[in-house]
Amino acid sequence: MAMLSFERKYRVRGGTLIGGDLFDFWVGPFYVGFFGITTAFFAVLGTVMIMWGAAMGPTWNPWQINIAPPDISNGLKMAPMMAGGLWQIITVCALGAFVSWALREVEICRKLGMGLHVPIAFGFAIFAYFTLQVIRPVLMGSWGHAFPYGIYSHLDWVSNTGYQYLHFHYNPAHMIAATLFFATTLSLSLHGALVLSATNPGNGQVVKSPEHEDTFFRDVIGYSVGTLGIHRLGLFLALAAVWFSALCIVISGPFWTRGWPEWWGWWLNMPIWGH
Ligand code: 07D
Ligand code: 07D
Repeated sequence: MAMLSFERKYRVRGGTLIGGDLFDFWVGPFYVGFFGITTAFFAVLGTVMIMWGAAMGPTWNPWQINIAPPDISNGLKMAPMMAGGLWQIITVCALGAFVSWALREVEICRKLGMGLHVPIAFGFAIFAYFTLQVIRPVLMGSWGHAFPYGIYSHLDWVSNTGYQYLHFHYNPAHMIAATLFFATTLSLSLHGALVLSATNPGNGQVVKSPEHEDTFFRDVIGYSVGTLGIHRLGLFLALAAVWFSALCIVISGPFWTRGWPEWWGWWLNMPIWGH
């Protein structure tokens, strides 16, 4: 079915989670929905707040704009607007926009009768953000432990937070997360290359089938995970990477306060070494 006639067929009312028919319409190619409206509301409000913060700050250089969370001494209270209050409002707006976007994806999946894999995957990214900005600061008793909004300032936060634990590479969950991120890019590059090698073979050559793809991998490593399996593997690797990222940061502070290299003392203290 051509795209245009397909769109006409599926673009019917229904499948919404909230509001019935109220915002159940499209603007050009975009589905709106109740959560499209709430996404736009939070995204615009959050952006205006960033602009306000920038206007009150020393620079309009986009790389250097910085909106910091409240001071650690402020604890978990609401902060004055120019001393972290803006950051708090922006955080609420960001969460509102991200969750609205995910729910809009759910509505589109429901309209199409598809699985919820995409919004669930995005949910993992939102969870990582929520862990950094809400769960860990709450466990540590202050919003001041969250990262600031700024392109360079958030990098400074990552570096500073890393060095607070002496050597963040020794964090075992960070090791697993980094390994999973590398494995994700490896599997995507192999998958992309394999599909292109079979389906885009160059002038005058015939397009090859999935049998060719499977046989290539059986010849190379003795096993092919298969056409559906590679997508399961890819999704699993990517979601596990984000899951272990959230884990590696939430344990840093709330559950481990010393340097990460010291954590490995359990290995030296094992009774098998005879001391
Ligand atoms: C390619 C999809 C498109 C998305 C893009 C991002 C904004 C921010 C904000 C002016 C892969 C759009 C950016 C809307 C504008 C203002 C105030 C996704 C793609 C192009 N980071 N980070 C970047 C965010 C964190 C880290 C770049 C966001 C954590 C490191 C961009 C978040 C930690 C490096 C950016 C977030 C961390 C970056 C490119 C939220 C651990 C880099 C991102 C909401 C996760 C790289 C100058 C990219 C860089 C970079 C955005 C959180 C670490 C500005 C929105 C606190 C080490 N981050 N980041 O391509 O060049 O993502 O920085 O959680 O080296 Mg970051
Ligand atoms: C949080 C992004 C969520 C995004 C959302 C969407 C918009 C809209 C609009 C484009 C999680 C936003 C959308 C705004 C955009 C348009 C139109 C993703 C998030 C909801 N590290 N490290 C990680 C590596 C070191 C440190 C994670 C490697 C040093 C700290 C990952 C190396 C020290 C933290 C990772 C390395 C250090 C991390 C990040 C190498 C510093 C974290 C991925 C090779 C001295 C962070 C949950 C992630 C974390 C994190 C990898 C080095 C510190 C595993 C490969 C040794 C403090 N590091 N790191 O989490 O776990 O994505 O965050 O050296 O907090 Mg690290």
